[in-house]
Amino acid sequence: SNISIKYLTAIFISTCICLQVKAQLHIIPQPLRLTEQKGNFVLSRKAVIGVDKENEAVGKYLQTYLATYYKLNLKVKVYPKVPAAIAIQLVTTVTNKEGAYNLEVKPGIVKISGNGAGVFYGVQSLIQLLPGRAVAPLKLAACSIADAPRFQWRGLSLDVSRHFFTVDEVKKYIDVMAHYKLNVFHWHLTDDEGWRIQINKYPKLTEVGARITYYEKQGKFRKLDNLIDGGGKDGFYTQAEIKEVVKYAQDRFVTILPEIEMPGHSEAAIFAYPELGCQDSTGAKHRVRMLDPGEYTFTFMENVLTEVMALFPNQYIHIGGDEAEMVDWLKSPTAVALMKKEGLKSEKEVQSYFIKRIEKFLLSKNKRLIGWDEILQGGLAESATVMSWQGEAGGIAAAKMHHHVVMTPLPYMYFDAPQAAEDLEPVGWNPTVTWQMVYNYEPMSKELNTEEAKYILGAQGNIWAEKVPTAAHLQYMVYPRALAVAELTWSAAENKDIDRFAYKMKQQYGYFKLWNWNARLPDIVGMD
Ligand code: TNX
Repeated sequence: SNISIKYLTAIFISTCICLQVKAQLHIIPQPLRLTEQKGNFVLSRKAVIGVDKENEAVGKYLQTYLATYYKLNLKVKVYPKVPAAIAIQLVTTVTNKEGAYNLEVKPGIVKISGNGAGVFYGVQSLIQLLPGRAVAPLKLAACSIADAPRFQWRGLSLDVSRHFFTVDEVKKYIDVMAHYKLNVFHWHLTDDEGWRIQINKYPKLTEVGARITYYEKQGKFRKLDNLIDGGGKDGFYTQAEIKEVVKYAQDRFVTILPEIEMPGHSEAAIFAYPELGCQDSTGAKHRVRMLDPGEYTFTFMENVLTEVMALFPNQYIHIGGDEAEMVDWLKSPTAVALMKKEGLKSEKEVQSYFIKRIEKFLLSKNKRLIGWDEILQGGLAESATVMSWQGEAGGIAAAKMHHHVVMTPLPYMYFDAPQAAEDLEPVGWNPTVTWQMVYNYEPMSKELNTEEAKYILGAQGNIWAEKVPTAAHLQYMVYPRALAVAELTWSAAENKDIDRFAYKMKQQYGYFKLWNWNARLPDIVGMD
C-alpha cells in the first residue's frame, strides 16, 4: 500500500542518513574542529580527575555528574600542576576567546584545557562522548577537539509570571541549558499575571501580586482567561532563593538576565500598589496594565531595581518595554503634565522619556539596559541594547545605529508555538515553528555590513507560559528546539549541517532519559 511504500522509503532514507553520518560524534553544538581518532578511553572507577586550583569547582561538577548518572565515584585532586599520568585532566590555558577549549581523548588519558568557561564547556563535550545509558565499561571514542563559540549571547528565556515554576524546576532548566553551552538565562519575573520576585521595600508585590488565584476567586482580580488550567498561577521567589539560583547558574557559567516589565505588562504590580496605575482625568483607572509616568512610579522602579541589582551580578537588566498601551497616557493628567513640562510631542516620546530615565539610573549604578524592540519608538536610550522580537527589523535598525542587539525574532525563536501540525500538538500561541525552522535561522542579517554586524551579540529562544502550565510541558515545548539555538549560536556558520544535526539530536534522547527530561520526540525519519 501507499503507506508501506512511504514507510519503506522513510527507512531507506534514514539508513542512508545514518550511514553517511554514523561515524560522527554527536556533540551539540557542533565543535569548531573535531577529529576522530582510533581507539577509546575506558573510564574506570580508578580514574582520578586532576585539576589545577582554578578548575576545582568544574572538577567537582564532573565528579557529581558521573556519580549521579553513572554511579561512578571518582576522586578529584587539586594540583599546582597536574601530573602527566592523571587520567582526566582539567587545566587552565590562556586563550584569547572566552569559552574556547581543547579536548583530547586518547586511550588512557583525557585532557581538557581552556580559559574560565572553556574548561566547563570541554567537560560538556566530554559528557556527550559518554553513552546515553549507564553501561559498563564506559567508553569514550578517541578524538581531538579545538572549539570556541561563535556568539557570546546564547540565550533561553523563561516566563514565570503566566505560570509559576519552582526553584527546582528553574535549576533543572538552567542545568540542561548548560549541557548545550547556552549561557544566558533570561528570567521573565514580572508581568500582568503575577509578580514573582520578593522586594523587601514593597512586600505587597508578592503578598498580593503573586497570589493571583486567591484574589481571582474573590473577584478582586480579573479572570485570567488567557491562561490554560493545570498549573500554578501563584508563587514567588524569596531573595534567598534568587541568590541560590544565581549561584547555581554561576557554577554552570550561565548568566541570569532578570526582567522587570515596564511601562506596560504591569497589572500585578498595579494590583498590589494601585498608586502605580495610569488614571484618566476622572481619577478612574482606564487601563490596569499601564504604569503612570509620575514620580511615585519612578521612585518605585528605582527602589525595585536597586534590590534587583543587588541580587543579580549580571551587567544587564531587562526592563521589558514591549506592548505598552501608550495611548492611555494621552488621557492621564500625570502624563499630559509631563509632556508639557518636557516638551514631549507624542505618547511614544513619553515612553522614550520613561526608558531613558530608567537607563540613566541603571548607568549610574554601572548596569546596562536591555529592552524589547519597542524601546526604539520615540528615540532609543543612549546605550540601550535591543532584543529584536517583532521580526528582525528592530534589531537591524539598532545595529545600524551602533547599538547592541540580541536576535529573538518571531516566528523562529518563539517556542510557545506548536512544533508540528497544530491539530496534533498541545495548544500554543502562534503558528507552527519546527526545529528545522529554528535550525536554519541565521542571526547575522545580510542587511548589515561588517561593522554593523559586530553589534549582533547573538540569539535567544523565548518561551511564554500562558499555555504552559507544568514543568513537563515546558520541557516538551522548549526541547528539542533549544538544541537548534545552541548550535546556531555556538557553531561556526560553515559547520552547520541539518542532516548531521538531525542525527545528533536523536542521540540526545539517551541523555534526556538519564536526566528525566521530557523533550518532544522530533519527527525524524527513522526515529525510534
Ligand atoms: C508577546 S514577545 C509578548 C508576550 C506574550 C507573547 C505570546 C513579547 C516581548 N511580548 O508578553 O507572552 O507575545 O507569544
